[in-house]
Amino acid sequence: MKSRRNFLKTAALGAATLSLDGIPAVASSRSGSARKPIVVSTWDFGIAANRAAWDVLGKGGRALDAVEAGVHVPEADPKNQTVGYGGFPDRDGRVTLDACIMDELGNCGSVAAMEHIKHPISVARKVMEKTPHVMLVGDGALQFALENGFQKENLLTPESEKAWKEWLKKAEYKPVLNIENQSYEGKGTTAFNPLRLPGNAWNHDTIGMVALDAAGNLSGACTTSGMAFKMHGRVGDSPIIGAGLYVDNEVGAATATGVGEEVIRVVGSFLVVELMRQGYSPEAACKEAVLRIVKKKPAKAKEIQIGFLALNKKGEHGAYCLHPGFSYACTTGANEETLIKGKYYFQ
Ligand code: SD4
Repeated sequence: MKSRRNFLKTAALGAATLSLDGIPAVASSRSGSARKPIVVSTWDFGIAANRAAWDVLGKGGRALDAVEAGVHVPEADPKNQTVGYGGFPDRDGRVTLDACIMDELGNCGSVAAMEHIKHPISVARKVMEKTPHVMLVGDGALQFALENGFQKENLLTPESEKAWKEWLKKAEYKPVLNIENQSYEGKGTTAFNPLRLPGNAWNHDTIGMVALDAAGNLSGACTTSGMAFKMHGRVGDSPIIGAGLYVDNEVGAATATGVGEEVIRVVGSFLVVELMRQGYSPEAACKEAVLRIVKKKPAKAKEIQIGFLALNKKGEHGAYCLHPGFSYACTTGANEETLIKGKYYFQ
């Protein structure tokens, strides 16, 4: 939308907007100046999600409400085939969703492998607020959602069904391959990337969002349909507290995207937060977590994408990923939106 109030900048490596260490000036942690409220989220579609979060944060609202409202945007978008409604189904043709949420008090809630509910993040929040538990899965999660007034819906759109049927022709089970490559450079992502799914879509892209509100409190949310055409019952990192998302209000918050199995192996988001506790900047903490993955599985790391995104208590943020192609959206005001490329390990 041309007429929108927002000024959207794409920060590219080498561009004038960058500080010396490659972090966009707007994101620089060097100034030390407090930056709040602020919201950051994974991938390009984070821009639209952040706007919904900003509607809450900009009015002095709570980070928890902001991240829930923010991730509702991709969850409800049928064109987004990796989150919520319209997400790619598993290999049996069932759309199963994973989501978790965490607040400034260490409260958290999660649902995994849940079908038929458009906004799993809100069910996760209800698990957090209304049960003595952290995680509900499968039919139990659905039952809980229905008991709490959520509507049962068909989440499989004709487009995603078509892509699944196309996939079924070969039914190659290769959930590891997802590297985006140079999508920023305008090279035409379709031609460039041999790893796209039929129908020209990516086979992943979770939204992870973390925010710091005006009161100085952090919260985060993470929601996904997981890997396209996964085994029925497969759960990734996204709904797992500590793996796909972690928040510690004393230190910072982190979220992950990419091949969840490898993120789980290193308890990635928790690791990033703990590194920030030790004094690492958000970007350095994300980098260290990526290095840990490379060290554990060097051959596998070459074939997959993983990105971490972190925000600390001061409002400084940063990311790091395995391969080029990961971006995150940062919003610090109604007119301040930036899409930032994550630095990456494999040059
Ligand atoms: C998963 N981490 O289910 C998710 C997928 C993802 O970008 O993030 N894709 O493993």
